[in-house]
Amino acid sequence: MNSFEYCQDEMPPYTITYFAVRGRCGALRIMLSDQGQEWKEVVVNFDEWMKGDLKKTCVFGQLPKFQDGDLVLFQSNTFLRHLGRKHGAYGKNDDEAALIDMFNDGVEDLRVKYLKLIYQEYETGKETYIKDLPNHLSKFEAVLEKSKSGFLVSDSISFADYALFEVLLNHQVLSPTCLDSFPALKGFVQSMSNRPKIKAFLESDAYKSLPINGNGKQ
Ligand code: 6SG
Repeated sequence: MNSFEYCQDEMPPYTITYFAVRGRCGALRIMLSDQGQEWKEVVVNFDEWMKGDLKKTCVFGQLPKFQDGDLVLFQSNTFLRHLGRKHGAYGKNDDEAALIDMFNDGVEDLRVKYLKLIYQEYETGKETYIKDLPNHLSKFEAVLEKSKSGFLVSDSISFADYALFEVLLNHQVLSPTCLDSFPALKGFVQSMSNRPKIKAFLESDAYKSLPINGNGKQ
């Protein structure tokens, strides 16, 4: 067998099945930690994936897979929404939920651009990408500048905050100075990093031992 599992003492309701990367589960793991949840990791290595048996069972032929008891889900943003609903991180009403969706979709757009750079054009595209980055970051800066709570929507944390936080952490690795002209984003990253459960997770080996991406680029 090429896959292995980390087991916790008791069976947690949540299981993440994914490659040994932060990748599309970075925000999910941060959210689970902050919400005080435990989860099981099933790590799939590339050789096993290439055999195709697991792939065949995945609705879209891809990982990550997320299980909540008997519920089996695919699509990383679906996981965030599901946890948002279950753990009160999806706004107080439909209007707030719509705004949270909007910001999460905005984060997804940036994540897709980032992943294209990482997996398709890192050597040739990095400089241009970093030059263009303020055009994307400034949009989130404008939102957080106006926020009294420090969160994207209304007065409490939502799954979109975890998503934005994680994509910003990755960008600070890509370009350590990228937030220097965005004080609201810098403050947001700071205060999210200082939430006790997030802080503990970010300091854990479970987090630190995983590369951000699957091809060694970051
Ligand atoms: C890759 O794209 O990890 N799933 C990926 N790749 C394998 O056969 N919209 C959904 C979502 O949000 C996107 C899913 C996503 O959930 S994520 C997948 O399943 C396939 O399509 C990025 C990631 N890359 C690392 C990785 C492991 C195996 C293939 C890609 C090891 C590293 C690079 C090559 C081998 Fe690799």
